[in-house]
Amino acid sequence: DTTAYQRVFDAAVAADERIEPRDWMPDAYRATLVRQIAQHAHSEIIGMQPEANWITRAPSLRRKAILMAKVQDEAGHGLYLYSAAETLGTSRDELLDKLHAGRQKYSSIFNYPTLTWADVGAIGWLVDGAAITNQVPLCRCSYGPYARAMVRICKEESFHQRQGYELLLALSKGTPEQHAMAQDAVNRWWWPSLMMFGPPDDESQHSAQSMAWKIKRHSNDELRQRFVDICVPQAESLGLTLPDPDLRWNEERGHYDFGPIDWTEFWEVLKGNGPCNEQRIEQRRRAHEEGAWVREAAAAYADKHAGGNGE
Ligand code: FAQ
Repeated sequence: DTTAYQRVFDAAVAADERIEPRDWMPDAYRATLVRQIAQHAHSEIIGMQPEANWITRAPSLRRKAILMAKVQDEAGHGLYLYSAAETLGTSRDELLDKLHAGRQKYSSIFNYPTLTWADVGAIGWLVDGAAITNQVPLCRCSYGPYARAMVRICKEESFHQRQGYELLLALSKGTPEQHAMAQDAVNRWWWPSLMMFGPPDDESQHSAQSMAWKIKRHSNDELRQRFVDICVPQAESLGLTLPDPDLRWNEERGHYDFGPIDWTEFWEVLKGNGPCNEQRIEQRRRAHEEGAWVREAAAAYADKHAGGNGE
């Protein structure tokens, strides 16, 4: 009897208990989680590309080691998330096929180019900063495996954010050319970072239901505001400015006001018309094809040992 199951599910969500893979759950809850977790996983692995572009050109051994560690962490985050999606009955292969066919999304932010070394700093500070703001509440998501994956991911994201901030600080305090390079990177990444939180609340089709299910704990606009409030004092400490003439403290609201976001640009990027959409998906498909022999070898090895004869 579905209604009895539904009641147990509703009560668990109301009591802030975790829903686990073997528990009954509404089909739409499962589908929403697969959609969000898959998108999140795809973002992690596509998100390796913009920064990987600078690994061979890092300015010192120290910076190179840090950047390599960060990009590898992102691959790891992808794996935790694909594993979380598998607990809902969807295989990693299936999700990757959908990504490659353009049937599932990844974050808009990774369709922008990394033009200078300072972009590595701006991504760490702003993109990872936005990711943390969005993901800390997901540690309390009602679905257990996603919430637990988020705990590990957020710890690593904090290191990523910190390295970006420290990199930008070094540039900002460096030569006038370095300072200008840091400012230019912040100018280009600021608005796309605000778009990471998704469309405004009145255009966010999934928010109400996802909040009722306690998958999302805050609305897109709430988290965006929280991020702006965090960034303004950090920009001041960095000696950099945020490219928004309307940014100012609003005493009454207790928040920073900020200027209008170009939502046309956001929807265009989602449609595939951002500066790097084609390049990102093309490189992803190629990497997948080039990795085919590894998957085949791993499967053959697993088959060989499946007999359990200790070979
Ligand atoms: N890009 O109704 P809503 C990272 C889509 S961080 C692309 O508001 P929802 C770390 C949305 O899917 C980035 N699409 O949707 C890192 C929906 O379309 P659909 C990844 C977007 O789900 C750093 C439609 O618009 N983080 O990777 C975007 O309730 C550095 C309507 O939107 C996550 O995925 C966007 N920005 O709220 C890695 C966090 N925004 O699915 C490497 C988990 C919205 O119906 C380097 N996800 N859309 O076709 C979430 O929290 C939510 O899914 C939101 C969107 C908040 C992103």
